[in-house]
Amino acid sequence: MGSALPASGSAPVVVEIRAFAFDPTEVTIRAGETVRWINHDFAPHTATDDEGNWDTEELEKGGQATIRFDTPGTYPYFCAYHPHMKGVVIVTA
Ligand SMILES: [Cu+2]
Repeated sequence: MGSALPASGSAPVVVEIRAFAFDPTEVTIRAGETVRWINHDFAPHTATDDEGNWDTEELEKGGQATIRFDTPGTYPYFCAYHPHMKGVVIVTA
């Protein structure tokens, strides 16, 4: 499950959103680390957990959001506006 609180520790792993895709599509972090999504498209995007447990909410061009993952697991996500946009966050112990 994710948390919207920024981490106090290591720097976030960055996922860039460009041309209606997440880059990289898959990231692996350790529990307690963070992922930051940055939107470079003119279109708004989100990173929304498949299970609905976390959501960046709408990111305008240049917008970013950082989510901390405290629980190990595999977290597939998509863009709420463009459901063909998919990615996954893998959280290891
Ligand atoms: Cu989108």
